[in-house]
Amino acid sequence: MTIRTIQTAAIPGQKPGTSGLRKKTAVFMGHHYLENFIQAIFDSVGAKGKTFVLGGDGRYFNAEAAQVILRMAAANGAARVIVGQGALLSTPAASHLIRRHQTDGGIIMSASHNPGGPTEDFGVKFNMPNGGPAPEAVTEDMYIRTTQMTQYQIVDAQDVPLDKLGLDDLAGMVVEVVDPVADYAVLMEQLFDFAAIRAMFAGGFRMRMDSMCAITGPYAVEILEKRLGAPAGTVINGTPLPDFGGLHPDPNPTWAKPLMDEMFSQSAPDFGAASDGDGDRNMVVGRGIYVSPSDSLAVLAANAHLAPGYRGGLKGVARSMPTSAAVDRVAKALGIGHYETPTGWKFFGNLLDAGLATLCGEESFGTGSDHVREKDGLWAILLWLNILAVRKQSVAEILAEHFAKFGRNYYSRHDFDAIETAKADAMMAALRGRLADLPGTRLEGMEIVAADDFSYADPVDGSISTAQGVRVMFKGGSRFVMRLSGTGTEGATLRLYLERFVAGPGDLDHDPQDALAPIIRAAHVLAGIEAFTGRLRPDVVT
Ligand code: VG1
Ligand code: CO
Repeated sequence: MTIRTIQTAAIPGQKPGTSGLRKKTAVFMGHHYLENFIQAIFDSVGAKGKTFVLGGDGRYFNAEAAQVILRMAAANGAARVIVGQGALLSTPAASHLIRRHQTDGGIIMSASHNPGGPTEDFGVKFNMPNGGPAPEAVTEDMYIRTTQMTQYQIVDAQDVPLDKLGLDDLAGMVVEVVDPVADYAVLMEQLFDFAAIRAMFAGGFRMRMDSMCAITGPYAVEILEKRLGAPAGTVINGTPLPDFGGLHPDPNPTWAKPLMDEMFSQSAPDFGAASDGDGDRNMVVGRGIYVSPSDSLAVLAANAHLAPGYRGGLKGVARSMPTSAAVDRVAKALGIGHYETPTGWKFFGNLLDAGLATLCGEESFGTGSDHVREKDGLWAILLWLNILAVRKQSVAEILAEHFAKFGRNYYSRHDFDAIETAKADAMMAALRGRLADLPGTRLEGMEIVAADDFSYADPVDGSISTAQGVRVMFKGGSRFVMRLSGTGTEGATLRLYLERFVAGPGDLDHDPQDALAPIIRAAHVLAGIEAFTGRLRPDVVT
């Protein structure tokens, strides 16, 4: 087999966003595009003699991309690549394999919650030896290399059979095909009280798991149905499909509407859950009650000690800035530290590595802990099941008690999709330009007490991340936050995050959109959303 050096035509720089490089599939399939970025990864982190993990969420182009990456890893001198069978791995399972085998990192092929298929999205993320997403300094280095790249290395070879477990040789590099589920399932058994959850299912407890035709299907069937004894058929949309069956694998009330409808119907089971394209997100629903991700994080933090893996308590908690402050109050009650980071899981890595935080979460349906270095959809669902099995209460009862004890943060996120980028940028720039004048002014009967553009100093390595989102804070703990998404592939997506705190239990049936109405109006007035973008109403409300 020969190593070939291919000269590439200049490809414009490939800039990773919130979570890896994400583009239209056709762009990734274009001449040298995937190869260029993979070479930038290997040039940046070094490949010679190293071991990597490789897998993806099974979307269109996953299998072909895996073969290209393997041939390039071999050409760049890697010693070994551990691949999930069929080139499949959920993001948290990949993170676990990187850590368990102490590899030099891993490549995950996924555009996460973005739809898949020839006309939809594809993506590539690099994870570090700690199992977590590459930090900004590393992705910036990769980006700079893509702007300068003139050639890449690849071996001439047949496809490696990835459907059979075992070892193979590719131009002197070992390819080890492993079961994508086995190690992950064992990790879950170590963290949670499977006997208690099994007894709960045996006692008639019923749940619905919607894997949205994405990667968690095989994991959920093995763990929920086989190991925990949930009835066959508990998992729906359990076969990963290249186009996710045409679904948008983003587990929220809009895109997982069939699950929401079932959970609010007469025949609702006790518990419902869904996860996203690459298995790192989760949505949790009780019978007749939706659990917002920010509330879910707070409830998990308050109850984690009920699961064997967290019996000793939490070292601290961390949330992304736009996530509601509900978990902060739990941390104060527990007497542990709480941290506020920019959006994106890469910012939690240092806190987890340094033992400052055990649990982390984002308002975007992501929760996780120090068991891996990614958010983990099934992990969150299993922690909820463990809590339900121990407390023997319904989701509604648990939430009601939680709000009574800690107060309630009404919360919502409004997304305005595919705005013309120049218009979105102009709106944000205008808002940023006015921040200094806002404190002390009144709007919708509320007083603005502070306004800034969030910046973060990492407490471990001191790195500074600026311009992470505009925050406008009102007296009494209400606020709104505005930032542009870093994961979209069409124009700009404006995210407007809304939050209002009420002491005491509040009313479980109170629609958050009503509770937040004055803050929604204030945000529209202040930012001039309609004037700048022509949009009055959001495309997705979560
Ligand atoms: C979104 C979410 C963010 C999450 C990121 C990756 O980013 O808001 O919280 O970490 O997606 O999630 P953005 O920049 O579009 O707001 V996933 O499931 O892609 O790994
Ligand atoms: Co995801």
